[in-house]
Amino acid sequence: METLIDGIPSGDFHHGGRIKIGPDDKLYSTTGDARKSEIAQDIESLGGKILRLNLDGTIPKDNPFGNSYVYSYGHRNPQGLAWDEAGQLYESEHGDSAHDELNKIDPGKNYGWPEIQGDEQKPDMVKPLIHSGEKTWAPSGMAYFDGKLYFAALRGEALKSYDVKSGKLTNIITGSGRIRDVFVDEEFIYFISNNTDGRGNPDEKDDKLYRLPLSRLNMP
Ligand SMILES: [Ca+2]
Repeated sequence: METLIDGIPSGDFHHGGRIKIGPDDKLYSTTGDARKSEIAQDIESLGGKILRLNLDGTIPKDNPFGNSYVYSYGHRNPQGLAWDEAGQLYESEHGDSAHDELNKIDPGKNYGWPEIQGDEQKPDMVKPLIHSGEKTWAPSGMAYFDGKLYFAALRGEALKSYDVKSGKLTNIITGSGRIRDVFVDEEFIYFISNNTDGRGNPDEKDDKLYRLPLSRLNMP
């Protein structure tokens, strides 16, 4: 076993923790603010960030900040990552007292935490594509297929879709409890419940991995 990167701040909560290999063959990792919100704005800190690494753990030469793993910053507790067919990255993130976010992620950009949330604006900070307002989604894993972002919601107890072009948000699955992660291919959507994580109400057969034909989703 080999350590690719260490020194990521940690704490009781807000760890981020998603890792995915992007279409550019780089390793992306989400890191939370570890409940020290000020580190999200500090590009010297690895907390409150999306990080981008070569697969051998070295820093890619084309990362936005010189000799730094930091790809984007100002994140509170970033969760899901997904890329569209053009290689554009999207991210889901837990906000503070609701205001959960979906963001379109571009290299070197500042996503605002803890300076702005919801519809607030400040110069050189990027607002989310959409946020949950006073409701909580607690978004987790995310996948992209054919113009839509599919994301799992824990507290929201749903699988949701977000149409990138129209901005329409739809609950496509409810009634399965806390949803942790989602995967989509051309025919099927897969998602996994997480009712046994200590915050849900599991039944005897939890947790479950579900698979549904995309054609059955009956989406608008
Ligand atoms: Ca934000």
